[in-house]
Amino acid sequence: MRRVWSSTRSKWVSLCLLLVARLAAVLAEDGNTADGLLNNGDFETSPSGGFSNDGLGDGPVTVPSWKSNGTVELVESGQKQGAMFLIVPQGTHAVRLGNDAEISQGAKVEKGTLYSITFGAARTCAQLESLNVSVPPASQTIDLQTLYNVQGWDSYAWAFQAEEDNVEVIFRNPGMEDDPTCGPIIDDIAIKKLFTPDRPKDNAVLNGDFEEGPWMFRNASLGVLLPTNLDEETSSLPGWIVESNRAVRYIDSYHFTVPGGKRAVELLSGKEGIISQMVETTPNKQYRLTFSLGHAGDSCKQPLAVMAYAGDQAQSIHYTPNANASFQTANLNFTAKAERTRVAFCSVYYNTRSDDQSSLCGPVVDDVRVAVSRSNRNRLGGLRLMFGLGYVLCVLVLV
Ligand SMILES: *[C@@H]1O[C@H](CO)[C@@H](O)[C@H](O)[C@H]1NC(C)=O
Ligand SMILES: *[C@@H]1O[C@H](CO)[C@@H](O)[C@H](O)[C@H]1NC(C)=O
Ligand SMILES: *[C@@H]1O[C@H](CO)[C@@H](O)[C@H](O)[C@H]1NC(C)=O
Ligand SMILES: *[C@@H]1O[C@H](CO)[C@@H](O)[C@H](O)[C@H]1NC(C)=O
Ligand SMILES: *[C@@H]1O[C@H](CO)[C@@H](O)[C@H](O)[C@H]1NC(C)=O
Ligand SMILES: [Ca+2]
Ligand SMILES: [Ca+2]
Repeated sequence: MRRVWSSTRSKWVSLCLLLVARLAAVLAEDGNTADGLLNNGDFETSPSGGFSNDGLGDGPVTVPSWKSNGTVELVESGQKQGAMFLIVPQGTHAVRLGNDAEISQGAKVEKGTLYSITFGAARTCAQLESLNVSVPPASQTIDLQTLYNVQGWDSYAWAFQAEEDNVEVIFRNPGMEDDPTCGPIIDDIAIKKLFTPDRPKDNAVLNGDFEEGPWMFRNASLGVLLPTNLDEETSSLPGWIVESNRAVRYIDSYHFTVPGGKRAVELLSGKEGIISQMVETTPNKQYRLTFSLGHAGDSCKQPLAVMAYAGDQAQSIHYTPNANASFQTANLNFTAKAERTRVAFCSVYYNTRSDDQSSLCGPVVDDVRVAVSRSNRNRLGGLRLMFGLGYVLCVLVLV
């Protein structure tokens, strides 16, 4: 009797413990900043005093959910600066950072984990606009000089490795213009926890299908620019680096034509936009690089071509699809010279869209594979067969 009671009680106790543990886990999960827009990351939440319509010259304002320092202004679409209409990337409000001005917001993250920040930025009147994005101690100054598309704004991604559980995401305008209000406009700031996909057994390329990458808003149609990033440990596109001065564009299947899955990379601005990866190889072995080469469905003016590099081999491949296909499969054979081999892609031409004549576009690359070449395997197979035959002959002779 007593035993039964105590076993029932212990069951209840363990059930309770389980529930508490579960609740704690859920709370811990909930405590972390979720993937997607940061708090008021679109700047559409009205300040306590309301949005001021005149905008200019009011000095610093309080932006809900953000801390600010320096000349930070909420701007509204339709607002003018001199003769120029200000560009608001999304919705009706965004924030403009004057000389040395910054906004920041805390985020709860997992220490040691890789995160990517996506944000929209537009230029105003300054000559040399750039933005310092940081999560101390990591930071990068992103050049806003090049306009990649005719809308006047672009989305960018930047990644960092969390060194603490509580971090500050900071956007700062390092500019020193005569007119202190001439600074970048930013909007639509989101965060995403990145994971590094497993390397497939038969492919030396990591994230060769480009399915893992920075946050993309479901309804944002411009893709996300991946600016220069030489550190493969902190890349918004796990496995890959952008080793050129200019950016490449990460595109989705909702707004672009993508060869496989939901994501791919569109190469822009010729040799000024290069993605690469160091893959593990065995010296003196023959390999085959294969990839999908396509168009993004964005009215890019032909011809489209990529330069593909693998080890000491380089080949330019023109996009010449069959009939209705939106992509073709291309390949390049190479012999590995070392234990790590560089695989890289860039566009051969400087392409622009035929509809607006100025937005940058280019060939699309997806499903990149590096595998031991089949002829290699056949030769090995052949050798094995020869050894086998030799063995049989020997046995026969001995008998
Ligand atoms: C604001 O920026 C100035 C100049 O960079 C700095 O000296 C000051 O400490 C900052 N204030 C706050 C509250 O961060
Ligand atoms: C960017 O800002 C961070 C912190 O706010 C700072 O440590 C870093 O030096 C800045 N980088 C540049 C290039 O100004
Ligand atoms: C995307 O959709 C959300 C919700 O429908 C909306 O609030 C936001 O303004 C849209 N963003 C863009 C860039 O269209
Ligand atoms: C091309 O696409 C159209 C419509 O999707 C289809 O009717 C046609 O058979 C296709 N042609 C070829 C050669 O695949
Ligand atoms: C690579 O080698 C394979 C098989 O040996 C061959 O079919 C293919 O055409 C070669 N590719 C190129 C680009 O030469
Ligand atoms: Ca907005
Ligand atoms: Ca893909």
